[in-house]
This record gives sequence, structure tokens and C-alpha cells, in this order.
Amino acid sequence: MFKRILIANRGEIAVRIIRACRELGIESVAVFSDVDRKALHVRKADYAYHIGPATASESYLNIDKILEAARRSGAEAIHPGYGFLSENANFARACRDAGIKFIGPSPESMEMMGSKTRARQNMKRAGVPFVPGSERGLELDDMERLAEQVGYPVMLKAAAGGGGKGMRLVSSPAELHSAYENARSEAQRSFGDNEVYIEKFIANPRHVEMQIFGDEQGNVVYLGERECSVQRRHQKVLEESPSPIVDEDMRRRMGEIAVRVGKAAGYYNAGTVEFLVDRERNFYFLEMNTRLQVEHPVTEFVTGLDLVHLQFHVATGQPLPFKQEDIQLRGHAIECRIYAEDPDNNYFPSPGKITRLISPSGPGIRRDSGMYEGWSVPIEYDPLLAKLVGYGEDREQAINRLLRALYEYFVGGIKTNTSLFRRILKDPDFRAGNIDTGFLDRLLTKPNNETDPRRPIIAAMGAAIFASAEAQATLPGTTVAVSTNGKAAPPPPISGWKRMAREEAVRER
Ligand code: MV4
Repeated sequence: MFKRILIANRGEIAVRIIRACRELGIESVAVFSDVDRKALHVRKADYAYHIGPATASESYLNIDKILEAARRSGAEAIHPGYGFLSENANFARACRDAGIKFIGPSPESMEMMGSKTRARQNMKRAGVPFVPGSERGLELDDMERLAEQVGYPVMLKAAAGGGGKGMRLVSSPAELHSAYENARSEAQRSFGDNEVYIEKFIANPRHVEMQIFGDEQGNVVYLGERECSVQRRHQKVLEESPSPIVDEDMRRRMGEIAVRVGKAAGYYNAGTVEFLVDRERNFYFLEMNTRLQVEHPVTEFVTGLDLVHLQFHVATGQPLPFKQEDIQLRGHAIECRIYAEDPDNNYFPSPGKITRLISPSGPGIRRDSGMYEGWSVPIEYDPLLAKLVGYGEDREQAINRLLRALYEYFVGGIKTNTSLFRRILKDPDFRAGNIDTGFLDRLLTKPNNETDPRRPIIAAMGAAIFASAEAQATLPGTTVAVSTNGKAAPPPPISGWKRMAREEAVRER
């Protein structure tokens, strides 16, 4: 096993990886930018190296700075976490060239999946079902011809894209020309690559992804699916495993397809194969994520595996310690992404100092967090604070445990999105498993039932007590300061509240 691993990341995922290191007796090396000196991952690691200013391109995204820290620290391997350099083939190659093990897939696998058109060509060859459309970038006239063939509405997508950037829905031939130009220029601006291809549009799909794991001997297994349809602006908000719509037969078919994707890519280490699922439960390969994902804890709960331990294990060159038939899924897990954002201000980021923190725990609850009381959430990075994961024997128990834990959570000083999860978890459609990628937008346009119907009465009671206290404060016998210069009097030195409390304390029963 490795003796020392550098974690090229920050926040909750860095803490998660440091925990795995500690459990296995591996020394952990943190890296940090100027604004992360006091971050939790820096406190928890065995060693920590400063790598530059807050700007990610000069710190967490800077290959030379990361490799320099690895060299100075004597780390033998680098775990990239998610985001930042995790899916950067040049970084994986630079690690290889520097004689440092990149804990993840080969740069070749990453490159194959980095371009959607290249991935579609390879998946076609491997017999993997993908959304009908083109496998190459197209010029406008070819695009017009193919759109007629596939049938409107169609989706234009950037080959280098992801997260909805450079994506356009086209409902009729008249809209194609301008949508094509827009998609192309957005793709050029966002990715420096204007290749655009076409797909048939799938209305209100579900997003279901399959976790796979490979070793360097060529074995690939699947570890169950995650339902990730609860999204907002292409950002996942809540994920669960298993998916409420996937039965044993569908899981086996989807899993075997995902393994075929992995094998076609010569894939090893942790990976995720994303599918779109239509209303008839047909599923289509969408893309592959070549990293450990944010939502991996739900898979860890239902499989009983530690995916980070497993990443370390296969990165040392050892084969997977189990076979497909050894994998058994048990129970149900749901993850909430707790963000520093303001639900009353369109979920705008809400950085600042955490002045008070009361954290949930208890049966079936896991919390992966990068925050602590007194720490300030920086504005420069993704505002994910923590992941709260609930586990139960079934979906209902997982939901109820999560709701209970959400009520225990108190984060003071900043705004967080915990109220959003109470709404989601109480929603009848969600509880029935009736979710697709439009679910959250629909929920957010409904009246907010999170508001307690007793609120107006509670407010009236509060007002009555306040009015009574005001009256008490000015009763004869109360000390009232009198102005000597004829201007407004200062407030009374003894409040009515205090006097009422004292009276209550000495009252005869
Ligand atoms: C689609 C689609 C419908 N039809 N492709 C959005 C982000 C990108 N990764 C893929 N996306 C979609 N591709 C076709 N042919 C609908 C979406 C989509 C979506 C997909 C997954 C999760 C959330 C989504 C929200 C809106 C649209």
C-alpha cells in the first residue's frame, strides 16, 4: 500500500479522502490556497502545502504547483477528488511522467470520454445503446438533413460539453439555423472547441447513473445505480440509490451495458456511466464521468464498500478483491447536498462566517462535511458545505431519518439550503418516487408548504406578549428614565421582561 498520498482538492472531499488514508495507516498531504489556510482539510491532514492564491487556475488547477507539492512532500500518489484536475488527462499524464501514481483511470480513458462524439463513436462500435443522432460534429446542411431524419424536436450539443453548456433544444426546422450558430459560439467560448452534434430530444427524462469499478487487470464490475434526477440548472441537489424505477432486471441490463462501456474504454478505478431514461424506461448512454463522484456515499451505504479504499487498492496494481456475483445491494440511501446559498434569494451563494454549528448524527446518518464553527466559507469556490446522507432498510425509513436529521441541523451566520430538502422529502410526488429531471423546477413553482400553517397564530401570540411586556414596563412603580433636556427619553433601565421574570420566580404557587 502507499505510504503517503497527496490530495489535490479541498473541502469535504479532501476530508473524506484523508479519513480513508487514516484508516489504512497512509500519511495524507493536503494542499491549500491563500483563502484555505484555516480549512478543515488542512487541519486534518498529516502535512499541508501552500500552493498559491485563491484563484483556482493558480492553485488547485495548477498542474506544476500540485506536482511540486507532491515532490516536496514525498507523496507517491495523488488523489484528485472531483472537479478541479480530476478529469484532466494532461494532469494524469504529467503524474505518470513524474513517477507519481494518479489514483484514477488512464489518461487514454479520460481522453476517450472527454469528447462526446468520440465517446459515441466508441460506444457505437461496442454495441452500447445511445440516444439516436450523429456520432460526429456536423456542418449546418448535414445537421438540417439529420434533424429531419431523427425527427423534431432535437437537441444540439457541444462535443466538448457537459453541464448543459452549449446545449440547445430545437423544436422546428425554422429554429435550427440560429440555434446552431448559438450553440457553436457558446461551445467555442466555454470550451475553446465549436464542434456541435445532434441528438433526438428525450422529453422529461430521468438521469440514472451506474457506478462501475475496474482494476488494472481488465476486470470491471458494476456497483448499482444512483437516481440523480433531482437537479436545478444542471446541478445535482439530491441523489439516491437504488433508483425507485430500476428493478432487478433493469439493473442487470444497465449494469452489463455500463461494464461494456468500461471495457470498451480500457477503464480502471472508479467511474460512472450516465444514462437518460425515457418514460417507457428505455435507457440510453449519455456520457461517462471518469472520477469518484460527489454522490459516491449512497453507493457505499447500499454496497457496504468503501470506494476510496478500493481506489487505493486497485491503484497499487492489485486486482479487485471480489467478483460481480459477490456484490449485494441492501437498503436505501439518499444524499442531500448542503450548500451555502440563500433559498429566499434564488439560491444565490451565501458565503461568510459560521458563527454557530449544531450537527446531526444518530441512526442511519452519515455527514461528510468541510465546515466547522468559526470557519469562514470563502466566495472563490463551489459553496458545497457538506453532504448529509440517510440510510434505511427501505426508502421510507431513509427519508424519515433524513428529515429528522435535517431538523437537527443548525448552521448559524450564513444561509443554507436545508429548507429545500425538507420540502423535497415531504413532497408527495417525491415520496411516491415520481421524479424526473423537471421535478425540482415544478416543486419550486408550487406554493411553499414548508411554511408552517400555525405561523400567523404564533406571530400573533408573540405580538401579544410583546405588547403586554411594553405595558408592564410603563406601569406605575416601574423605574422610567425621564429626559432632562426635553428631548426623547432613553429606554427604561429595567425592562418589563426582566421584571416579569423576577415576579414569576418569586410567585407563590
Ligand atoms: C438531453 C436531454 C434530452 N434529450 N439529451 C443536460 C445536461 C447534459 N449532461 C445532458 N442533458 C440533457 N440531455 C437529449 N437528447 C435532457 C437533458 C437534461 C438533463 C439531463 C440530465 C439531468 C438533468 C437534465 C435537466 C435538463 C435537461
